[in-house]
Amino acid sequence: EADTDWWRGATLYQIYPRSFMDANGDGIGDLKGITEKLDYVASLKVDAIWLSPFFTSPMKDFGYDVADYRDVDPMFGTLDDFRALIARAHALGLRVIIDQVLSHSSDAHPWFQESRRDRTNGKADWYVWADPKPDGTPPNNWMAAFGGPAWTFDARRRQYYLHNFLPSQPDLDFHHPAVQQAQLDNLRFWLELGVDGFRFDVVNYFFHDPALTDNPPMPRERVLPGNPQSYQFQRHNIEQPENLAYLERIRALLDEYPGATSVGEIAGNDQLPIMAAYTAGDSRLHMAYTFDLLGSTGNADELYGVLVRFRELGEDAWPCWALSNHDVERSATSWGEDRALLALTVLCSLRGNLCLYQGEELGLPEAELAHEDLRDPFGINLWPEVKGRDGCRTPMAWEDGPQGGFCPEGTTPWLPVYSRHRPLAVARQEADPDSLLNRIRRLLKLRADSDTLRQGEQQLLAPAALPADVFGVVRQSGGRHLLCLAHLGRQGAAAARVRLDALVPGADGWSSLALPGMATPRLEGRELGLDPGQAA
Ligand code: TEU
Ligand code: CA
Repeated sequence: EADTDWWRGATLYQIYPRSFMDANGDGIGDLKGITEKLDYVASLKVDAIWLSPFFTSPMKDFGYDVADYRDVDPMFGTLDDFRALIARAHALGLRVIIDQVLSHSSDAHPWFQESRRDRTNGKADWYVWADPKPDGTPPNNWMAAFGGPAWTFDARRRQYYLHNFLPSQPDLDFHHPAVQQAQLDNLRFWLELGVDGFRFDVVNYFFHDPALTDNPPMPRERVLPGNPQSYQFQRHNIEQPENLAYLERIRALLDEYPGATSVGEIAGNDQLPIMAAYTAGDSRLHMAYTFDLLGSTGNADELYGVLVRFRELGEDAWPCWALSNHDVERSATSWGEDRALLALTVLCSLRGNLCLYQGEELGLPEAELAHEDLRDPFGINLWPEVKGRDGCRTPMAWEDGPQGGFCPEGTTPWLPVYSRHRPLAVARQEADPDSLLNRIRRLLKLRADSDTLRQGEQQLLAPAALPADVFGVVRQSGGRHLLCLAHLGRQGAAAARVRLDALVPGADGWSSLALPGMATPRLEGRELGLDPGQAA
């Protein structure tokens, strides 16, 4: 019988297939490479892998532009390779979650090829087409996430089509019932193949306002330099109320496959408030992937601010927290390279799901790339204002050899192996029982073995109750309280003394758990001493 609640509080490990392991020596990671390395992934004590897209694609956005929703791109292998991957993962006790990019397809998808042919073909309404304004300009002011207008003129139809991302990523029109059904059928295809769930790309982008109302401008103080999505409120191009009913259809399908789960990437510029609705009442998504800690610098007030806003959403909101992914600067860099373990320790203390990005367990810093090495159109388009996403997408470092063991010597990987990653390679760290990798393994095991950490209630501690720079939560289940504290002050900050009784009123006994790789905290009676960088 399937354990349908396995996902709650579980740890996911995100794999970016292009950059994980190259088994056939063409410089690009592939499915066979992933399968070869699954023993390593299972050794991290994570519950599931999330695979970024590996479907047929012209790779304009490295697979987030799908040309065939039901096949593997030859670059990554075959459907049989994928079947072998699932079989191996399941044998190791790992679940497999795959990315689904339903909101837009590639312009090379046969649906779009047909749709753009004329205004009367069978798929004419499958994408969002609109006439130019009388002066020939786009139908409204909506902007694309990667810069420029969200509309591109098609000379044949003499109309504009909508794309929230690249012009080669046209948005499907989910107001059209046939589109809704076609995407549900695609999901069923993968469920039948044995996947354990989906990560839905931009799950709040499926519907747009059919009246094409202009987006309101963003107040200047809220504009993030280099983030075109922040120049205006994403109000009418995304996030329409119809989306909730569609999520319910997705959920009904998932529920036909016991244990199947879902995590929705909720993007845009005011995502937090909608998370409760997206994960409410076991009727829509299971988890809401949470942007709010991505790029976090690990400052106590900042963390508290995010969590307090999340708490206001109430019990229905079920987060999936991440510090890193394939779109943002790696957490070892944003938190500071000496704080990679501290960052994951704080992550492991939180209620919700956790998502690690490949290499985060090694403490890999963001790679610095020369302009000519960039491959991400976002980074290339907006350079130098934007750093782009290549710095977190460079190949995994497996060994200390020339290509980091990612691909054979003499092969040129699609992005360079970063020189500063090689000393942190898996093989190096395996050899040292006290390496960051081995300490993080113990940390993840602690989380995996603790019902209180995985599923317990959470009480967020107010800054007023704590010394400066200290962040903390109390987790509880079955009458047991687990107080999780971290001193997030930088080197040179004063040591903190935390008075425990005030934090858990009525507690009648304290014992401090040694955390993997951290100095055992000083517990003196009912006071705990914490140094900067220390967690307890
Ligand atoms: O990202 C959605 C998203 O929020 C991006 O617009 C993000 O702001 C951008 O990557 C800049 O950081 C998802 C995928 O994770 C991303 O890789 C895709 O490019 C995008 O959707 C389009 O499918
Ligand atoms: Ca390859």
